[in-house]
Amino acid sequence: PAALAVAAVDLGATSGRVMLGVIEGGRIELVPAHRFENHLRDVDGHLSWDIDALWAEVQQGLRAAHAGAVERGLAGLSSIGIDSWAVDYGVVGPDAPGESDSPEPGSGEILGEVIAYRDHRTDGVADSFAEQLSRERQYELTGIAQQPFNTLYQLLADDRTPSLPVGSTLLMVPDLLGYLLTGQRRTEVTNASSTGMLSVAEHDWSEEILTAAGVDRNLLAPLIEPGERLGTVRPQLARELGIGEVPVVAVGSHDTASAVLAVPAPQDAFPIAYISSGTWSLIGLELPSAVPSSAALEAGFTSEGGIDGTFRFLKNVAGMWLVSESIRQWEEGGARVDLGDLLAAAALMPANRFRIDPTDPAFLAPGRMADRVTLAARPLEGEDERPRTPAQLVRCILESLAETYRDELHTACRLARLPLPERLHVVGGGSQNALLNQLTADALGLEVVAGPVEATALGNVALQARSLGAAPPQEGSLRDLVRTSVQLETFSPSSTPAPPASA
Ligand code: LRH
Repeated sequence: PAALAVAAVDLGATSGRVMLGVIEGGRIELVPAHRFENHLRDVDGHLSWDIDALWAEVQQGLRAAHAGAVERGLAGLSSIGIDSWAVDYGVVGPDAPGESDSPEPGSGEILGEVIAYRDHRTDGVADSFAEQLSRERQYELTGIAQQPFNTLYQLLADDRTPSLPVGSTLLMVPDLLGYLLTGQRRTEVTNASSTGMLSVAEHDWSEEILTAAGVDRNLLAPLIEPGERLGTVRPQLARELGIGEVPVVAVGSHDTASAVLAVPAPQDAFPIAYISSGTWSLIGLELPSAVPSSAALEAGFTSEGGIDGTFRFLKNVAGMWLVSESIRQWEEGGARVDLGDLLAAAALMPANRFRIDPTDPAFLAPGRMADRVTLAARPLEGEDERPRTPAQLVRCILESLAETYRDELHTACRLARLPLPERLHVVGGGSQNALLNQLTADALGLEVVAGPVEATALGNVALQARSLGAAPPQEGSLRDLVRTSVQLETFSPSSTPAPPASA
């Protein structure tokens, strides 16, 4: 079969990219078309995303991806898929009347800011909502961990909702961009799962939660499954971008869903253990069903809906955010920091001096992270010691992450009543951190398989390939497609691990 070109739009909390994915001969080749930065900014006292800037970058990226396809002798893009971080949303107003007086799809305005999940507006909201609907009942319905930033709690804290015009729709960030491209208002289910408003049993918005929260169902969009076609690029926009009326396919639009689809595990591996390592470290297992037990609720585990009816039973651990936010502080103080140099220096630091708890919600908000981590660091020996240099601080962060991975993976297996798997896959940008991979292998006494770095974009492309009929229908075979397309690195444990903290 002839080669196909698709575009994967993948937005992360600190950077975004549009990748050209070329599917040919049972392999995917990923070609970066456009990369850009993403920042939180303060608007009227709320941390917000610059959605207009992101939209401009996405359009530029799609032009570049199309050009890249044409340069390779291909006709252009066969489809587009979009993913981003979960839980955040924007609201689009009603479509304005077009030429024939009927509403013109895609003409609705984005009303107000897209406020970011690290904003303080949700402080205390989950606790007060638990008085309306108990934590246990919410968990039973959704399987979703009650993190302060869940869309449900953001909506409850959103004072703009009562004044929205009739016909407004809440759309998650990838769906919002999908709307701008196609004019279609739909919410993709893997991301809908992250809202804390999706019923696992009904695979639809939970009436019980919406009623308890006073959320108007008309504000929510109908769901769309990953792999389904959302629509095609609006004719006028297609002309502006010079890319044709390309289909937009719903992928696992929650970035972690796409990343876990691209975990390069063999077909028969079960359970698959992974860390999707980026701004967050999402550590857990892929399972055929949710684990909504009270022990799982207690342990802070979530069962997020994945692709093909799978669940990601995982824990959110602050990941490279701790490092990137610390670097931001040092750079604001005038230092110039190279991540590679910093990690090399951290590798030379004495081991096991300090620890922090990377699951502490105190690290959620941005700002002065190096100071906050320094203050939180407990010396393993000596009373008043604190990390004194960036290298020491980073060593403390990485060792703490590795130990937390050990504890949380053991907990996941205990809660799911499964044995510890033979290996742990680390995918995403953080999988390039060789020091962290080795510390993780050592802490767990397990083989760590690192890569692919661009797991999210690969998962995004792989699902588009299947939707176009260019890949077989089973999930496992998409993993085969990914595995034949990437280089992996294995880290073997170099010492006997200490037992997990919970043992
Ligand atoms: C990672 C991620 C994660 C969510 C968080 C809000 O980018 O999507 O899965 O918990 O962002």
